[in-house]
Amino acid sequence: MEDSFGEWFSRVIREAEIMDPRYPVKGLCVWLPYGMKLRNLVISIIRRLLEERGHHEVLFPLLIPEDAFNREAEHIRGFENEVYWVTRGGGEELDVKLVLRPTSETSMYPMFALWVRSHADLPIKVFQVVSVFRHETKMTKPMIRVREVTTFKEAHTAHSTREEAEAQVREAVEIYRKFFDELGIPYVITKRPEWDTFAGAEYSIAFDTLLPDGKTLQIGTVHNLGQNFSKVFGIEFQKPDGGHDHVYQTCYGISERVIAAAIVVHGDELGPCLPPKVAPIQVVIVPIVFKDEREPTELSHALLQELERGGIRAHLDLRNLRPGNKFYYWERRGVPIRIEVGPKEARWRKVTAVRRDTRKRIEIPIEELLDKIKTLLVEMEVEMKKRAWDKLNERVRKVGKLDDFEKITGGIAKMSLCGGGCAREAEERTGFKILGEELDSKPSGRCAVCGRAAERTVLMARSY
Ligand code: A5A
Ligand code: ZN
Repeated sequence: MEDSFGEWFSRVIREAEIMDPRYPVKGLCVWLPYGMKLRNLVISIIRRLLEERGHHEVLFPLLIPEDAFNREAEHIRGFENEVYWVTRGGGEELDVKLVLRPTSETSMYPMFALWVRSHADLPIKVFQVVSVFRHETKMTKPMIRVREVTTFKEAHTAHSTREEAEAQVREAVEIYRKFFDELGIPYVITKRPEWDTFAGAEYSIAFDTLLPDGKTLQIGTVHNLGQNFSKVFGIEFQKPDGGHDHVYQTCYGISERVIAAAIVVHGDELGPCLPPKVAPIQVVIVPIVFKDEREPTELSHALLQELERGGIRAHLDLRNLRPGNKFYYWERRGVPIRIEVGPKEARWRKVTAVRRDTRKRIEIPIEELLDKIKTLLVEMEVEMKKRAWDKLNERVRKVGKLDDFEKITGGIAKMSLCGGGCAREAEERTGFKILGEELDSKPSGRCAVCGRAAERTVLMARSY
């Protein structure tokens, strides 16, 4: 898995029937029924977290007129090489060329300008879950770098003061923390360097996780847009004192990369072990039937009913296959718990549960089934999260002096730097790139390159 992560991932998402990447357009993939269920459960978590914090769901059009797209100079510069154009309708050339949204600032903000009149119309906190299109030139990879990002959750906010926008950035970081925590995905948070700031933003904060091959993957970003967009889109409001100002904006986004991360960080040689919260099937029941005994199957039906009544996503596998084949089949789909019901179990009024993550077998008396399964799912969630965090933390290495660095081949390097030009030298000598300044870190010690007093703590890595 460490050596050939790419192959592992492609194989696993097909074998688990999550995705079929064989669609005949590069960078576009098909979500299969099982993958779609997983995707919807992941979306439902972020939707809940956003709604709890006062965000409202909206749906804007996919097409953006050229003039709106071209209004913010930095934004165009960042995206012009990645956008798809719609230039014809039927046989006719369009008068106004249209862009397939690569993200929705330029689709939403002309409307914000119509909606905002006074400070009483603020804040606006909206989000949508849509497809966006980016003609990525780097190598595409299902879910991780696609040209149709099908699970783009973007939130956009507008505020009456800079401070409020600043606080919104913090809230967004907290929301994403909770979101990744619910999935047990470990992360580091950094403020991106200038060159990696979102096109049109004042600054960007990003979440990265670490993949088994030692490279980081950006799984979410939060941007402070300041007044860059509101000035060019004319999103203006009257203040309580009668004066006028342009709104202060933020936006933040995640994509199916999060689903990829959930598959990868908990996976093993066999495939995924899906986090219980989003596993489409949390418990699969496999009756083990010899000759024509009826008890195991009958008991299985009863257990299925009980689990379902208790709110567990359970499935009873009655296919005419050997139990061993069924076990293997569900393991590759990452189902957290398998319950085996054989004639002996039926007689003794107990069943055997097997955890996907540790393969541990646990005997459960039937009367306690629902309680025990619920506890087991929570235990798994906690332990999976801890194991994933341990793996990440093991691979974050503090580098005191750049000379010590040479030995590290993957993972995340953490080092202190001065305020001068040492960042470039650090990048050149290591082949790692600066992810950014660790959020809320206090500089301490000496610059790892030149030895002067440190002014910031940076994280470096090779990235996707
Ligand atoms: N409007 C803001 C929110 C925005 O577009 N930010 S972003 O460009 O950083 O994208 C948000 C997140 O989408 C990224 O952090 C990354 O996790 C994901 N993403 C971006 N391009 C992607 C691609 N081609 N395939 C999969 N995920 C992508
Ligand atoms: Zn220095």
